[in-house]
Amino acid sequence: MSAVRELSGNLIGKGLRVGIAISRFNDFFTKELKGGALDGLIRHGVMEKDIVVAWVPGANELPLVLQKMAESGKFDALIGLGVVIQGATAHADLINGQVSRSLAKVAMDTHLPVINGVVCAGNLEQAIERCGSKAGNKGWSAAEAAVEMANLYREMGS
Ligand code: INI
Repeated sequence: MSAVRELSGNLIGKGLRVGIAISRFNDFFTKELKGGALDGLIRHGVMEKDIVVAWVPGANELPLVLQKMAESGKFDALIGLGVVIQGATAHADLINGQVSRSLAKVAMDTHLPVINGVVCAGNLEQAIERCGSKAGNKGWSAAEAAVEMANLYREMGS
């Protein structure tokens, strides 16, 4: 028998409280991410009454709202959802870098799982692929990661 102690979070969502911040920018796509995330959470057993969704103007605004949610003490895991599509300038790269660093900072500062569900797409086709077509739905996978991380974090003790 192995003496190695391995930890991994289960995928049972019942009783978990999950906060979602979602960007209105590119909402043609982010609405699909929201649908995927809610479906993923509910299918894993998270109850509707335990889910809060907060809309923000753009991906840049996700970290602050998630930080506020984290500090409220009302959530076991948080998810940021957005879609950033490359344009003619470097704007998208700046947003992507800043948002992913800030989401990680919120997680580290507040000791809560914060799942990065921001799609970084090079073009519209890549966005379509990641928002519910051939590359899946990043909202759904973010939901699953949120459940797993919340349970792993619980298992490790607070
Ligand atoms: N916000 C997005 O969520 N996606 C984008 O593709 C995007 N682009 O490309 O500009 C975007 N910009 C807005 C940004 O997130 C902020 O809302 C804005 O800069 C105000 O802070």
